[in-house]
Amino acid sequence: MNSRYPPVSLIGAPTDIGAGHRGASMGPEALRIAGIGAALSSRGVDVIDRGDIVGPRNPWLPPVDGYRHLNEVLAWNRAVMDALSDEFRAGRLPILLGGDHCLAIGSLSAVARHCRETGKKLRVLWLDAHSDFNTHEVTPSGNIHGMPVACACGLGPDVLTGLGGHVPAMRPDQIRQIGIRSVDPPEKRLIKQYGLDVYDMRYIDEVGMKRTMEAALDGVDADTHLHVSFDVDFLDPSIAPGVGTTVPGGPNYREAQLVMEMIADSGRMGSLDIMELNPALDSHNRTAELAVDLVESLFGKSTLMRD
Ligand code: Z70
Ligand code: MN
Ligand code: MN
Ligand code: MN
Repeated sequence: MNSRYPPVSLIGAPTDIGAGHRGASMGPEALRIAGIGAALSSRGVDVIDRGDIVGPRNPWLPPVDGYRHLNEVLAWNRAVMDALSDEFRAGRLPILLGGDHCLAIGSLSAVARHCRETGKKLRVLWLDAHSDFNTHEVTPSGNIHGMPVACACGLGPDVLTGLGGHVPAMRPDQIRQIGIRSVDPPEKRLIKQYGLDVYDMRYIDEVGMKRTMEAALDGVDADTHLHVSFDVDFLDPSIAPGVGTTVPGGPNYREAQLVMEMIADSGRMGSLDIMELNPALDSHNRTAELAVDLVESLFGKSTLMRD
């Protein structure tokens, strides 16, 4: 076994309840078919697949008061939070196989609670084309996958912001967003108001991915729990077409590998979300296979002779 990593638990959350396109519900199975379990095992990581969380079906209804499917989103997120909390208490590293990104409300709630219980410092790396910092007042869609970061910072309906029993679950200064290139105008104002640390594509173009990641990981130490929330639409659509919302101009293969390798080098990743993979929009499971390739790098597989 690879003693550099804690034992890992894979948890599927097969739903597209917070998304604007159907199909992210097939994400967990596509990641399994792409061999996520075997890839980790072959790196010497102790891995168990816990199977799938169960939740309500997607009724595909229009928004009510700025939220689509709020009750169903709540049910799924409660289940996600409970499943991740069980893994933290067992000393394991949960990998949430999404599912759309609204489920990060549950994973961030569990991670924040775990850090409060253990006294660890929390750092969240949000790898995404989007900031996901909308509220029901300003959302252009009502889709709750555009709101999880706001919810974690206490902006949102009480049922979601209070999920982990502490409002807000975390402070904006615990979050670093990387790869951002699609933000709605009122969302941008909220991001500035809350002081979110955003390394957008303009920043990455100007300073390069290495220095971006050094900045995003600055201050991460032995007492830090690093949570990585990886929205697959972070990647450039030319290499990752299988997502609901493709946004051009994302990180290329080499930049994405470097992100994962630098996270691995930190040695502090304690939990991971792999979200928004949409097999209905993919070709030959290629985006799932890329995600698995990147996860191997997150667990220390280097393209150079550094193992
Ligand atoms: C837009 C909204 C979004 C994907 C997040 C898009 C949100 N800002 N889309 N993730 N794929 O509707 O809130
Ligand atoms: Mn997202
Ligand atoms: Mn996104
Ligand atoms: Mn931990």
